[in-house]
Amino acid sequence: METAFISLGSNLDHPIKHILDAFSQIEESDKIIVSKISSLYKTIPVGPQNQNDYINAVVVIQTSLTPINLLSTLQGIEKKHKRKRSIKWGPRSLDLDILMFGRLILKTRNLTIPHPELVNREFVLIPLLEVTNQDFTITKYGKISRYI
Ligand code: PH2
Ligand code: MG
Ligand code: MG
Repeated sequence: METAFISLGSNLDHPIKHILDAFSQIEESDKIIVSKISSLYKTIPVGPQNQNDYINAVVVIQTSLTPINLLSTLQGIEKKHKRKRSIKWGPRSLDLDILMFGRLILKTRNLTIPHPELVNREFVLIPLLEVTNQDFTITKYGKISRYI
């Protein structure tokens, strides 16, 4: 079993419903156990501004899937939400991204781990801080801390 971190985002139709349904659908895989779920965060869009605010969250899972199989499981869930691949950083019904997978560093055509935008995105870092410990290390990048 490996610990992995998944980010969820939605800004179409009923974003909260997309995110809550996705939590259950991730848990439905018999090779995934969801061990922690962050709060839901309402966030302003990064990228094109003429789109709705997003709901974002992060979940921590334990999985016996390989990273590639985890990716296809998540893409299968996105499909159930009628996710269309359209404009870069544009509106979406459900986006599920693998942020980290154990200590793995991977770069292939379809999958880069840790997620290449992870450290640039507050809508990911803030929920990630909520589900991790103080001074959590993001593989390849370093520690993140709360400023209190
Ligand atoms: N996802 C994007 C582009 N911009 N902005 C916010 N606030 N949240 C997102 O999840 C998001 C975004 C494409 O993945
Ligand atoms: Mg994304
Ligand atoms: Mg994505």
